[in-house]
Amino acid sequence: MDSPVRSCSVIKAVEGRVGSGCGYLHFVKSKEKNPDKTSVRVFNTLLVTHDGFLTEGGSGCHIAIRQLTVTVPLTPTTPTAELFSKKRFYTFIRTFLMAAVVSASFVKEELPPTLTSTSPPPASIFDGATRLYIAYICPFAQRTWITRNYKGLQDKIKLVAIDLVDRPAWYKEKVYPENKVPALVHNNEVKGESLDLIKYIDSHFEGPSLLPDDPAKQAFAEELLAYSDSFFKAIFSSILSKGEGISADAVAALDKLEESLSKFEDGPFFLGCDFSLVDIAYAPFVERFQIFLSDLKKYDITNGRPKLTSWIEDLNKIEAYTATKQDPQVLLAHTKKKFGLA
Ligand SMILES: N[C@@H](CCC(=O)N[C@@H](CS)C(=O)NCC(=O)O)C(=O)O
Repeated sequence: MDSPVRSCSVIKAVEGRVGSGCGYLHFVKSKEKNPDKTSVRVFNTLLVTHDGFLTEGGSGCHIAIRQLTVTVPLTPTTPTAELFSKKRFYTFIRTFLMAAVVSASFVKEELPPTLTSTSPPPASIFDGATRLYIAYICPFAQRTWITRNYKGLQDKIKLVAIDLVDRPAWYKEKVYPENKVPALVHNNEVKGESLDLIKYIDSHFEGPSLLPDDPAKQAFAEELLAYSDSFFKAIFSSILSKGEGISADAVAALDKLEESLSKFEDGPFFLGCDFSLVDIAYAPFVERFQIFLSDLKKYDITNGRPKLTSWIEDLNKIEAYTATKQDPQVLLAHTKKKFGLA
């Protein structure tokens, strides 16, 4: 016998990979007070399968793409709380979500213009608003941008884009003395360093968690996050070197990714089924290295690396990530110019 569901007020849903296997929809009770909506039951996770069937909990892939807010109006024709069985509740919500997910997938965030040396700073830098300072071209900043998108924080964390070549002086003077991106202003404090920031955004804001509960996966996540700098250096030194082909160190670094992607067999990501901060930490760099090594070194990073190949494919199904990608030719031209590469 289904347990009764009282009622549902405003829910937030994080779109899953509807139509391609599995995905989670996260429901968060709204803070909104409404006398008609008492005893709201919160469904933290519902698994949606390829045919749109919803079940509570489950251990499917957790591939949230965008967060949207859906209001479920309780009209006189809506079954009252007491009459709502779990099954009826699911059917009701499913109908809503399918419509919402479909319409949400057409809504693209309008990105702010890039600020240059002649642009004034935000009216008040420390006005309580949360701002993420990035450069669209920067891979470190891209990590924080993906995290913000994946958690559905587009309304909570405002993007401020900076031109690194023609940087506004006020950025160093008033925002972030390190004069680097990314930087996050939250609760009137400034924080930097992309790996620290993605953890901070994950743990201080709502939205799907990007680190696993499983201790073995947690330990592996820490190991891979710590390794990301060495990975970057190994490949980048090959990019800067002369001639075709890449160094043994660079090959080993790419092989380490391939091997790491084989560790948990339950999904395409570094920690298995769940997209996580580890995928986010590597994605901007793999994206660039694939372009640069192919053009400059005639080296295909996916050749002989099936796991890496399918990881890249799966990554490109996640809108939180694809929305942050820049034109490959722009990235290539920028790097060639910056490092004087032919
Ligand atoms: N370790 C920093 C690195 C950030 C970084 O180097 N960002 C570059 C842009 S991709 C930057 O702001 N560079 C400042 C400069 O070029 O002066 C992090 O992970 O956030």
